[in-house]
Amino acid sequence: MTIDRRTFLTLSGAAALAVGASSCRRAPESRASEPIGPADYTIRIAPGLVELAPDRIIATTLYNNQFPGPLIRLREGRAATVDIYNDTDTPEQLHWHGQIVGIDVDGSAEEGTPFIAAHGHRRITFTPGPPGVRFYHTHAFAGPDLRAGQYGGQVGPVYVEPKDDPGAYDQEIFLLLKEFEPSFSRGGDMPLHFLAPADRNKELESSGESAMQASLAKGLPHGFEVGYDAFSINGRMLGHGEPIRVKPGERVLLHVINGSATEIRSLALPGHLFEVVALDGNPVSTRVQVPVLWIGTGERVSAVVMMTHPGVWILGDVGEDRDHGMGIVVEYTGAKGKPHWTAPPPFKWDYLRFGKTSTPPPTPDETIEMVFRKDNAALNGFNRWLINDVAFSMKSMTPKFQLQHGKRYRLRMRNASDDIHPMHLHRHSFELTRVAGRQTGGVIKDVVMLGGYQEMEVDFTADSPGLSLFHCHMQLHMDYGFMALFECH
Ligand SMILES: [Cu+2]
Repeated sequence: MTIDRRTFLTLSGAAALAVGASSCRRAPESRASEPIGPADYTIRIAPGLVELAPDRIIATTLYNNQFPGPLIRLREGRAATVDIYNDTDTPEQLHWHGQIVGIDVDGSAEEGTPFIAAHGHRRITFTPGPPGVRFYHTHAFAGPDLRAGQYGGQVGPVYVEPKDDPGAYDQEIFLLLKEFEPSFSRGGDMPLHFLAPADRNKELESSGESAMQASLAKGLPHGFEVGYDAFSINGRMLGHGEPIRVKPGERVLLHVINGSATEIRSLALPGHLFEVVALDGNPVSTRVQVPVLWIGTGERVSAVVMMTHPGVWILGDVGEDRDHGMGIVVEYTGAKGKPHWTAPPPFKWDYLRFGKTSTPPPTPDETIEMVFRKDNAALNGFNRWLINDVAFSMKSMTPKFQLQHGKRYRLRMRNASDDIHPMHLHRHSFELTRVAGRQTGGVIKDVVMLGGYQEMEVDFTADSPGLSLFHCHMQLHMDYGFMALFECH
């Protein structure tokens, strides 16, 4: 038996003291246990309603009957206990996205995390980290069921407070971007041309295009995509939530989380710039001011906005989704009238801006090659996704890549499809080292958008023993094969 400090303080008597004394040398990273004393946080998974607007009320699955789920503030390195109750009829997984925790709490059945049984409960304890913006969301399979998995309302923000917080801002605001009312379509409306560098690999392009042509020539339609009818920031459609209230001269720190199941999002605020200070919660090497943020599924951007342009403005999506709710009003003290929108200047999102190119990244111990392919409409009209020609299945648990603890690996990802894929690695952070042929360093992330027919290299140290899931963060892609496991010995 092991015991943490909180439990130790809760218990009394010689027996408890004896247990504490015998096991205090070794603090486990994380584990599940039976409830003793109060938890730091309680999360209850249950059906509920989200009022996006007075005439748009969505019935879905929520955390603590609210959307987004409650902001969970944790302190780096200080053990936290969370009670998770599942008041639904289906087993659930709650994933601590972006944190480095043990497989017994990470929230991925593929890694071996136990399910939170239907109408069941789990208490988990883990040591939070790394510091910065993280989030939590369901990791349940949805497949063709658009009421399940991340298509519902199971998402909430996490902030892991660093041991030393600079705190150079007047307001700190979390913005969770999320779509509702999903439906299947045969054509995607995903923005595809906002990434820089835009260099495509000709070999990947010709192999992807010829595979697609061959599929269409056989009479297959384009595989299903998912579209949405309602868009929201912090659970409200544009114009229906409380505005962000600011004063001239304030520094406002925005933590933007893309909580979508499948969408890539953009944000702009007319007359203002975003000074990007962190990506996926990790401070960037080079702070840069940009007019537009682009945020892949599962990504986070922390940016400071200097409020120097009084008025009433729309902070919103640069595309038509803004007209369907993807925005929030920013209102300066004393300013009146309707919120204004003006389109930002043409702008490309380039991860390289936030990195450093001066020193080449250290040579890794090993390079792992990966090619991503789409098998168009191969599974009941759904695209099947392949990593090195294998679609992941829970039965075979392949593809699987073996890692040795402490070694540094380079992942060379080659995308032989025309979609952008937000690639996510559990239980690790990785460093971007090459984007579309350009060398970089110092950008630490846990999700990265890989452009259509593009190549990217990311480096990471295998420092989380056991299985770690690697997958495209789009629910529609991960459910149809776009996953793999790393096994660290
Ligand atoms: Cu994908």
